[in-house]
Amino acid sequence: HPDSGLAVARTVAEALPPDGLLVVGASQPIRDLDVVARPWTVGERRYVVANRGLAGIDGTVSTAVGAALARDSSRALALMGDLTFLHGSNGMLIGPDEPRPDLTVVVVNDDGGAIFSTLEQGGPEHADAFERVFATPTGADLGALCAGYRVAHRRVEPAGLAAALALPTGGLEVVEVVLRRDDRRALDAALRSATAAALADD
Ligand SMILES: Cc1ncc(C[n+]2csc(CCOP(=O)(O)OP(=O)(O)O)c2C)c(N)n1
Ligand SMILES: [Mg+2]
Repeated sequence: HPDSGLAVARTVAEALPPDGLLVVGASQPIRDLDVVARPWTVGERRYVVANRGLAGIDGTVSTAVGAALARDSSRALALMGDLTFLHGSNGMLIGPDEPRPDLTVVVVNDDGGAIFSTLEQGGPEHADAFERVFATPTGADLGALCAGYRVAHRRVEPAGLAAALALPTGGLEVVEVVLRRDDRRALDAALRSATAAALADD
């Protein structure tokens, strides 16, 4: 599924070099990364962090900025959904005399909370209320938002993500990958049945 959050997560994992840092947002990105990240070479060091416990989708941009500043790394990446990014976008506001991280924030923009379509409320019987009550799309213009913060922003297709990540602008930058969301429930179901079939074969 080349145009899915799974593919984006794999591309990000593959772009993380030895001694790299990756901050992963809640919701679908961390689940996708968990499913698709290939094991890295034993002995190489990579540091993958996520907020758990009370932390939800809030503060993830700040977590990534703080981690990138605090930890010596060969490359700092973050991966998060659009609502997570919007919730924490003030974390991009860094005063002129403050240190700025070298950090690439990859935003999976599917305009709303994809995770909810994989849950009970994503079922066809709740379709009439789903978008407004659960998915909460915003239509926000992330490029304009980044421009307001004077943060570099690129918008790429999933197929162009690897090339974009190979050429970081330096400093704080946002790489937005636009995806559809209406296929997420079916994708999740397909993944479950493929997994069940693979396990049954064993
Ligand atoms: C502070 C906070 N508010 C609300 C939630 C509930 N919540 C969990 S996932 C989610 C949607 C996240 O959407 P997005 O970041 O776009 O990720 P996606 O599911 O689309 O991959 C919300 C609102 C939360 N975890 N934390
Ligand atoms: Mg989303």
